[in-house]
Amino acid sequence: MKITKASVNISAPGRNFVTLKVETDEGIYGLGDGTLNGRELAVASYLTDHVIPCIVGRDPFQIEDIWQYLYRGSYWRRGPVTMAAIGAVDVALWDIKGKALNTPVYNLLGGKSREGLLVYAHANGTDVDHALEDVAKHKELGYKAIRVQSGIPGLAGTYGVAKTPGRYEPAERGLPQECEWATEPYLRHVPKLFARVREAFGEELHLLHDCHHRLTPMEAARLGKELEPFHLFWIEDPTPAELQEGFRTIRDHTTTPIAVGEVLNSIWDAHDLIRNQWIDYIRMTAVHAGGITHLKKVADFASLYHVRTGCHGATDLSPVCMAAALHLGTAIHNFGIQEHMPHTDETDTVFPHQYFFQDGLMYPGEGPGLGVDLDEKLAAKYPYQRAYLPVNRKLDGTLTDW
Ligand code: EZ4
Ligand code: CO
Repeated sequence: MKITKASVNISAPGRNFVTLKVETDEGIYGLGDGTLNGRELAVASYLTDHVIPCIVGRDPFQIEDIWQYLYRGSYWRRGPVTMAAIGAVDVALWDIKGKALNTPVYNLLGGKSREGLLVYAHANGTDVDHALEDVAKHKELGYKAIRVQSGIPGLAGTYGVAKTPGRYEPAERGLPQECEWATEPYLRHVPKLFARVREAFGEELHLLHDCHHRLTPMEAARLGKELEPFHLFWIEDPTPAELQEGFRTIRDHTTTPIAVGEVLNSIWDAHDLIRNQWIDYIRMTAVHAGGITHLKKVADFASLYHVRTGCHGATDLSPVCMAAALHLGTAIHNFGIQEHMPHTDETDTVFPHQYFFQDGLMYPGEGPGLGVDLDEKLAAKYPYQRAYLPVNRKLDGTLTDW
């Protein structure tokens, strides 16, 4: 089999997505997600201008060799743009191989370690009462694990909280929004939020919370300690992870489990976090961490250190990436949990898919390959629109880490 053609689809059905389609001389094609929220066109150019010319003519079955060729061959290794582009190619090649061998991708990765994958939903509210209502709604939908974020008294807006009740979408069209942030009221508020959630819903429900990289290690240590009575499944991104050893401080002070990795791109970004057992869950995804090939290596390395996976699954990870996460999560032993932030109806219609949600779990489907398609005609009706994640400033105007 030979790769005959590859093309990049940039469209915005509900939000922006970059999708790579790799075609072969046997009529089989594969899809890969290359979406990098707020920097989509950089990945599209990396693929179109620099990668596609190098993969046409190659045998798509040689996934490991093509991965190494793109990673080593570029000379400039790692980074989100490079790794998203490599990830898009890699996922498309796994899709091709599954279709060619007429088997779901999880079968190529070792087969089923489980039937369904535990997923967590997002609940949010401008205050605690509204957040509780949203938790109740998601519990009703069958979720067994729920991330809870709420507005902070005294702050105009907070990460993870929709401005108008309903779904929270991280990026907004136009230029970046500027939001305000203050750590002290946040630290005072979050333990009160979780006390109310436990009081209302009992001990069974898994509860998660995203700090979104805003705290210093010692602030995160305090938060983790104060949340201990409420037995969280995890706190996410407690502190920025460029300095991996920053996590040692948090670890030394709290038994609240720690998840990190949605902005990490390679095993080297998490090497110290994992081998020192400073974290419990690694959140890298197929799109941003070099595809299924590299993510499987990260997961296997993590398995040596009691670290489980908790892949990022916000709306900016396309259905192609969700399918990749579900196939990998089905196969590996150390799957932990999968984030599930449902896509808009526009996204779901442009990307018809086999994976589905039932009773708190997700299933990848049994069709060949990844089980996701792209309706290119429909996608053409939703042209790309520039959109950014917000930036945040402390009350004195200083930019926050995220
Ligand atoms: O900020 O998906 O856990 N989820 C998150 C998301 C991320 C966006 C980044 O593109 O933190 O809201
Ligand atoms: Co997050």
